[in-house]
Amino acid sequence: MNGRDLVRSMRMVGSLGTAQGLRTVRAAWRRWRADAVGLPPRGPERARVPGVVQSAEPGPGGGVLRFSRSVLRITVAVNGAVFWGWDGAEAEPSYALAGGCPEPDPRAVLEPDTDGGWRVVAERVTVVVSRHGAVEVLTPGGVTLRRELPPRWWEPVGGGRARWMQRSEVAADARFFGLGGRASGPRLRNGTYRLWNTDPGRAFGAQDDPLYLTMPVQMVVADAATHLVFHDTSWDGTVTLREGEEGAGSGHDRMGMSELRMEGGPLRCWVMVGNPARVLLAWASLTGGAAVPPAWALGHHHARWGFGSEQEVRRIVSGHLRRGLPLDAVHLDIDHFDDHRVFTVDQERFPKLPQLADDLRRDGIRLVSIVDPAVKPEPGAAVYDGGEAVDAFVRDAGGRQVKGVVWPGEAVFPDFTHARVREWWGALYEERLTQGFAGFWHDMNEPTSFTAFGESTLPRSARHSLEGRGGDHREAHNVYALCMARAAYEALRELSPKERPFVFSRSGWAGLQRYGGTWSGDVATGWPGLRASLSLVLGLGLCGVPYSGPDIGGYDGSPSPELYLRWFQLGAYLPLFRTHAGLRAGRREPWEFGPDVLEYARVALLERRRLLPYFLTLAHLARRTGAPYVRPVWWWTPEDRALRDCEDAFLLGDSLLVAPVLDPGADRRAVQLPRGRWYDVVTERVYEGPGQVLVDAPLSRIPVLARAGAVLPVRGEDGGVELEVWAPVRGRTGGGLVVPDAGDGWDEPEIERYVARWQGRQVVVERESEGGSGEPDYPVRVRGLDRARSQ
Ligand code: MIG
Repeated sequence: MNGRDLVRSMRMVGSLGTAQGLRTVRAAWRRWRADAVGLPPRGPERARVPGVVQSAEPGPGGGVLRFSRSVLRITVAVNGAVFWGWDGAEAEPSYALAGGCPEPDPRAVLEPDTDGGWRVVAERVTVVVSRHGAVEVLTPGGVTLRRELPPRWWEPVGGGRARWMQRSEVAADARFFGLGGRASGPRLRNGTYRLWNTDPGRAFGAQDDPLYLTMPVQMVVADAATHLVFHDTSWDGTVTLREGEEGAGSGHDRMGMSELRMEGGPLRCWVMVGNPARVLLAWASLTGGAAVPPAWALGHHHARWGFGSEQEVRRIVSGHLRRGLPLDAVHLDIDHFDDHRVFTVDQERFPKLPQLADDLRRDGIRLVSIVDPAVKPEPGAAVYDGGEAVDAFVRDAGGRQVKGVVWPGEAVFPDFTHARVREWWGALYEERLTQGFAGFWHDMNEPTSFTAFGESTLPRSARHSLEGRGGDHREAHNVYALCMARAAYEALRELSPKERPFVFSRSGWAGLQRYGGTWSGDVATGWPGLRASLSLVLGLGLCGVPYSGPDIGGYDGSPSPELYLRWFQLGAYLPLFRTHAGLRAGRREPWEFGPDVLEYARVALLERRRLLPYFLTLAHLARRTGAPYVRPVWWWTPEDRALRDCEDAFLLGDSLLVAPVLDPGADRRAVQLPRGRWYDVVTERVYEGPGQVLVDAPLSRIPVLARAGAVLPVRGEDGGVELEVWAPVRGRTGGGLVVPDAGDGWDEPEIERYVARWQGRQVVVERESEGGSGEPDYPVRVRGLDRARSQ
């Protein structure tokens, strides 16, 4: 907020003339006052561009180019990723990088280019820098994927932090994805997207932007190649995208355009080039493999704000068990806290929480606790006093604790950007473990504060440690939740060393996957919300955060039975499979929607349980390869333009294609197929791709297709693993990967590889290993045989 914004909101009142306009101004005023003290006005600014290149110094993996008004550092790393930083920016420190900056690739060399420019040639990418500082990323074959024009800075005349702008061109056929969780995607259409984690303050729809989890990560998919670009800066910013257009016939192509504007921070970025799988592998090697959730967290979770008591939790649980509805976790929301205070329990309504947890665990059900960052500032209360003792809470420029308003009322906020604070906070999870909780659900960590400062977060002038470098909320805001997740994850590893932690967080940033997953937040109940919830999962996966899922049925209101069911059926194929809703929303248990919905929800639940070994395999593969469980249909064929524009279906791993029903009244739907043969997993009917086919989608199920040749692990009738094999096309082979369940600890099971092939009129499956191939240790069930034999 600055004077200009204030004037703008004054004008808004003029034009609106409403009470809402007045509230906007009042809120704007409060926030402006808070920040006016801490953030001196910028005064006159001067624009700057790099100027002309003066000299070059080759170094490991690239080198340094000196321009008349800036310095550019370029390094190609051993994982094939390219780093460059303007004004000499280095890759570290960074909140995104997992293990620091990877080693430079010694084979990449800086050499003179034509016209006084320079280039770095590496195995998988070439980077050309023009004399004026345009940076072009090309495939090894010389096709331009991205051209970043010389950046522009605006800095106060007297010196100080620069704002900057970076405009880039991409191919005319390119499509943009990513930027964290976006409701209107997964394909990001023309418009401006803000990089500022935001609680919209109400259930959101497809048009709401930004949401809780943003990040400056773009995946750009074009005919020539896919690339991922990450501008490693946590400051507030915007990205304006405009898709290109191909000139039909005699017309000229118009390039796609991306313009990034940042309020501060280093101008530095990473680019990875290849196919989607390669690009995300490099991204995971940079920002860390995704935490593998314990197996139970890949099952069915049920939550609600307002269970209100132990009896109600027991009632809901037995309601599931009695009806044969698999349930693996129950989440307790803020209503189980004592007066909404984090790390406390309402002893009247939850008098024997550890007992409840034990009883549930006997039925294989875990308890998950919500954790909010805001702490009620009450001297004498253990959590507050403990925080005070380590000076944990965010202060303003004058040294006073910054106070906001959250669920417990007035509240202060831990500064998770300080190692000491993370350690103190992490230790608090011991209380939760003693209560019997097995997993953690981080909420309100954008961070959100309701009313105190106009915009629903901390004032921008609030001070943060930023690992000792010092800075304010403008820089710390977007990494606040990331650092909170780190605090929880690292502490849980110590507190409960034999179990993999389960943490998922509403907000986050690049690298969140190292600590856990996320969920789609308060998605509005309605068909557009259903679609938005898929967009979020797909987009986040392409940014490296593979574990997420929606509030099934939507967060507010009451879905129709049909909408609830379709959401449930989609959720059953997403990594986080959770029914949840807000305090005033209607019920979300499957039996609340009539006998048909109950029956079909049971089918979805049992199928999810059957697929558990497959989900566990996908979780391990996500960690090791960066490939999300839920992938766009163009994953293996990004050059297929029809697939690139398909947003209503997804691949679940390599074997399955899921085509959820996203519209009311549908009993069949069109599915855009990647190439190859596909079987409907229920009818075993065969469809041939590529191309569009019409598939049955009765209320009882959503279409799920298996790729011919797929080998996937499923849970057999006896509870053991068996291999489900879908007959390859005649004369072809198939295969699949299996990561066996090695418990919820840290054992690293070996990836098993299976090959399926025809032998006469039979399909046989063999395990491939270094010593050769052999019989699988699991029972094998071949499906689609009759169909395949008759083709
Ligand atoms: O301001 O804890 O997104 O899942 O049920 C609302 C109560 C706070 C927002 C979360 C939602 C949760 C709710 N929380």
